[in-house]
Amino acid sequence: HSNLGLLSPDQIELAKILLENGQSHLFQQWPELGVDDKEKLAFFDQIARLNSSYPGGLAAYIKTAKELLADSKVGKNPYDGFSPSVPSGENLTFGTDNFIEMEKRGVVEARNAAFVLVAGGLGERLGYNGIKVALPRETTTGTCFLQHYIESILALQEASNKIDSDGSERDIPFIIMTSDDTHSRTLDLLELNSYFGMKPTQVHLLKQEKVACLDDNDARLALDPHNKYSIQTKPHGHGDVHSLLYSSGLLHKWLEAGLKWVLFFQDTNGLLFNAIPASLGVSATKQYHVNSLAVPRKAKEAIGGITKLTHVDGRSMVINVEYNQLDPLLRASGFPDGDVNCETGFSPFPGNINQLILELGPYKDELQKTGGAIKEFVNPKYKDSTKTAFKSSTRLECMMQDYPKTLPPTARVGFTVMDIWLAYAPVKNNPEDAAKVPKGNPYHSATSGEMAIYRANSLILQKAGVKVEEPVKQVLNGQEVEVWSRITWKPKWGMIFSDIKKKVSGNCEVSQRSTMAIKGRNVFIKDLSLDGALIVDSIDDAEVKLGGLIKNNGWTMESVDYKDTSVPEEIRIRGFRFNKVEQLEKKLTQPGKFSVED
Ligand code: UGB
Repeated sequence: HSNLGLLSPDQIELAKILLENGQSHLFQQWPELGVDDKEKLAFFDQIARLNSSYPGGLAAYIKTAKELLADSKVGKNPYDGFSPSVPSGENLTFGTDNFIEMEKRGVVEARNAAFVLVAGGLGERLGYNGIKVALPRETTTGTCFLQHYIESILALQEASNKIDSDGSERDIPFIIMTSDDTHSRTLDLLELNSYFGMKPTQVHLLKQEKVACLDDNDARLALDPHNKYSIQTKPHGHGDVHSLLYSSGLLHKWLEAGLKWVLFFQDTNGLLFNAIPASLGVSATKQYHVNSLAVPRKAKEAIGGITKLTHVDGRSMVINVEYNQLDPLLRASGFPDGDVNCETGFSPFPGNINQLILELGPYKDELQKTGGAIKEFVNPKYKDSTKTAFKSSTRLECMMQDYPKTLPPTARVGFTVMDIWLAYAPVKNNPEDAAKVPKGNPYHSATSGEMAIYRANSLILQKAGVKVEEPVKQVLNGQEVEVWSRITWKPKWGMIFSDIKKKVSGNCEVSQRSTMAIKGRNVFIKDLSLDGALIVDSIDDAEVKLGGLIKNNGWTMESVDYKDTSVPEEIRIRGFRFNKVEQLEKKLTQPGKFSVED
């Protein structure tokens, strides 16, 4: 009480909230007024932040924590009363007429979209020391994930603006959710690279705050063992993106500006933009309020499964069930073998790749009701079976894909399944763990992530009529991967299949040992036979034809051990590097027509 004189009326209100919610222990060791006053005020600064960054404030956080901890103690199944079944959704196969139609529709819609990247996680499983969006998506060009995402959005923006008949140009907003772990490094990366060509005004960073840790089943907030004026905090999960968008006021602004879609995506999927135009086309055609992008998924693979859940009371929803919960849920619901592959070789539950397309209007209406709060969960590690004490403090968590959980049954919630090779290759696992992945399951490593880019680009060109030689198998960092020709292109060269097809003609072939990097827009491949390395960079006003026989010693791949610390981390986690022996490299900086031949 002697400390009351130190506090402002707002701080006294916060103290009341804490005391009324069972948190008197926080003040137990406080000395009288005049001692540690600065630290006490810092404590209230932290409390004010924790209170304002959570929908409903700390009182709501503590109340929910008590309820979820009580449920966890008695072992309550979050899916009690629900039975799982295989949902039906849209299946798209690359290159089919339907796929091509959906892509075209998606490009039309792109200028009505805002893109939201959740990049607040450090990626403990990968163990990389930098931020994940700064990692090269592939090392042929060294383009990092963030640059690729921005260039993809800009390419879509340009293509979409061109189609729209009213002639107005629209800049697609790009939001990045960061956290204290990633914020300054993300901002530095953008600023050092002039936002990779995007207008800085198009980009908004929203920083998520961590949430308070909990010491026991009464949801008593955990003090830092080394500082009695500081509460321990931990990340709350990617679900924060909804409350941050809501409180930012951006949704309202976007609606006023005539936008219709919000697309959410994660930090390291280098194939993602291969899937965006078509899935946006599906959202528009099917008028989905929620469209989750999915891929066929191996049973028990560490990605969530899209599942239809039907409650005994008749309610049903199509929702992601996390990988650690799907198997027990199935076993408890009359599927004694749990999550197993069916005759297709995949689990019947498609894998959630956590790319969501939400229709803006219904999304904003829903957030108006919930404040952006997402159904949370708690995962305490108990000391023993009495479940009375924790091994270490815990906290509430939430996931962005749980957004549909509060929606009414009338909401149109669907999903779109696409080929894995086209749409999904995240970089999540460190080399050691990736090498232990059961055979046949994806590694999700830096090695497999990069190889997937070459594979997808090779397959796309094959389908466009180029004879790309078949891959060879190679073991890199203990993982057996298919090594295809190292083909890359800038998004502006071809975002959708019909555009790529227009750039390729005649009899073209590319050998397996080849490297081809196309960095210009108006580059046409005609009657090209490539056996070596070819790098072409050109300004938009230069029309370039690649053709004839181009043969040189090319770039070879050298194995690198991930333990070899003399090699930069972003390279050694892939298990290889390029030895640039010889290449044909052309940079065209003047307008005009050019032909690149050996
Ligand atoms: N992230 C944040 O922005 N803030 C946070 O507090 C935490 C994460 P992970 P996870 O792709 O296959 C998800 O760690 O959470 C960002 C889905 O839940 O890579 O284990 C982070 O920066 C799962 O259903 O993945 O699993 C990153 O961009 C499945 O779809 C993103 O959130 C799986 O991804 C995901 O974080 C998948």
